[in-house]
Formats: sequence, structure tokens, C-alpha cells
Amino acid sequence: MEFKNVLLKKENGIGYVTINRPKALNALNSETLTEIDLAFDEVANDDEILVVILTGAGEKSFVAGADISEMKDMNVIEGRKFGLLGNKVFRKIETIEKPVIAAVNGFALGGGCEISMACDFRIASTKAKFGQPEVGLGITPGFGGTQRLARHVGLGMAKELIYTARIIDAQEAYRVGLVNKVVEPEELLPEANKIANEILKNAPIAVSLCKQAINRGMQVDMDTAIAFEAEVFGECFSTEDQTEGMTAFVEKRKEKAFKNK
Ligand code: DAK
Repeated sequence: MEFKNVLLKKENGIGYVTINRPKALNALNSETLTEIDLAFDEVANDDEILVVILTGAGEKSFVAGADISEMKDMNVIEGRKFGLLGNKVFRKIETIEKPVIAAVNGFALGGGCEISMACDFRIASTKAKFGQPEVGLGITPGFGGTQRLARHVGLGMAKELIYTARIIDAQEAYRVGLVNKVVEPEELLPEANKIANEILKNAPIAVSLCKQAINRGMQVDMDTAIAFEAEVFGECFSTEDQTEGMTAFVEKRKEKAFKNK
């Protein structure tokens, strides 16, 4: 499908979703959120895509937040509808059964920081800047920021960043554990590709089940989490890739390419 504000392409097992509204620093209006939603539906249904990279178009911004011009005059009903739309889309990114890497190329503010946090992990360019500036606009983070930031950087740091609305650079984001790696801007997509290709060498169903186990496990008590891990572990033994992976090891040969079966 062709979109106005989102580019979607696939190459060698990787799906690239690029938020493409550079004149507004890729700010998320309702139209863009709806297109991201549809793009992730396509990604979810495309068996040739096994890993996803989410990034922003242009050199300056990943996503500079929810669209303030659109939000400014919203009434309570419209605000709730907008919040529900964003949360639905971000939750889709978080729970899609494929790894999603955020390649953060610039501003990741408000909804931009929040969409990056819905991804499995973040790689940042040295130009990236992160923050939840909402309280300075008279609102609370509305796309999961009060929940996901604390899960990523811990309670105290999340509270400090949200209460102060402070914008941090990529190195600071790395120091507090919000991003896994910081690279020069021209290295950002190559680095994201490199990690995606490392993931692609492994059995896709096992990778996908790991995502589900980690995500679900983080929200429940340890006994429930371990029970779910046992369930997905068992599920692996119904796959051809488990048979091939283990047989290759026992026969001391390199495993054949995994089949995603
Ligand atoms: N929304 C709309 N337009 C934006 C924008 C945004 N978030 N950020 C930038 N733009 C637009 C600018 O208006 C400008 O448009 P023109 O004037 O050229 O038409 C263009 O992008 C370039 O921006 P600047 O001229 O400002 O560029 P600078 O380099 O000078 O500054 C900046 C870059 C990122 C520091 C600055 O643009 C900025 O501060 N932007 C706003 C950042 C921000 O506060 N983001 C958080 C937004 S609040 C909720 C749902 C969601 C949310 C909350 C509640 N519920 C419904 C529950 C989420 C809220 C947010 O994300």
C-alpha cells in the first residue's frame, strides 16, 4: 500500500518503516498514526519480513512528538480518541511478533521518545535527542511515556526526566540505558542492519517466541513468567528449525538456513 507520510520497503528479510513528514519534523498527526498502524499490519502479515527497522526521514528528526498543531484545540472527546489511536498503534509495534529496532536519527521527543520505547530496543545517532517535554505543554505524556520510560531507565530517572521535561543527548540516553548503542549518523542504518542480520541468522520462530516471553514476563510475577517461558520453550519442539538446529549441532555441521517453520 502507498502512504502519504510513511515509507515501507522490504529487503532481504528486513522491513523498513520510515516516518516521512520531515517538514513537521515527522510529528505524529492522526493521519500519520493511522498510516503507521496500516504499515505495521502489512509488516505483520508479510512472511518475508522477519525483522523491522523503524526510523524517521530527514537528517534532523526521528519524531518530534505528537502533532501539537492538531492537538492544540482538541476537546476532551477528541483528546481521548487521539490518545487511544496512539496507544493502539504503539501497542501494535510492541506486541508484533517480530523484533522491531528503532534507529533514532534525531529528535525523539514526547510521542517520538514514546514510539521508540515501544520498539524492542533503540540504536541512536550522535544527533539524537530524547525527552518527554509534555509537562511544559501542560499535559502528561499520553502515548505510554509514564509507563514505558520507568521500565527502561528505572523509576527515579524516569521521574526526573518527566518532571523536569529535560531533553538529553544520545550519550546521556546511552548512559541511562535508554539506547543500546550510539553511532555516527552515517553509521546508523548500517548498524541497525548489522544487528538485524545477526538476528536473521537465528530461528525466526524462536526469536519471535523470545519476544513474547520477555514482554509478557515483564508484566507478571516470576512464577507466571516462568510458566509462560516453559510453554514457548515446548512450542519450539514442534518446529522444523529446532530439529535442524539441534541435529546440525549433534552431527557437528553448520545448520542449514532456518525455514521459519
Ligand atoms: N508538532 C507539530 N509540528 C511540529 C512539532 C510537533 N511536535 N515539532 C516540530 N514541528 C514543526 C514546527 O512547527 C515547524 O513547522 P513550520 O513552522 O516550519 O511550519 C517545523 O516542524 C520545524 O520545527 P522548528 O522550526 O521548531 O525546528 P527547530 O529546529 O527550531 O526546533 C524542536 C526543533 C524539535 C526543538 C522544536 O520543533 C520543538 O520543540 N518541537 C516540539 C517538541 C515537543 O514538545 N514534542 C512533544 C510534543 S507533545 C496524548 C497523546 C499524545 C501526547 C500526549 C497526550 N493524549 C491524547 C492522551 C503526546 C504529546 C507530545 O508528543
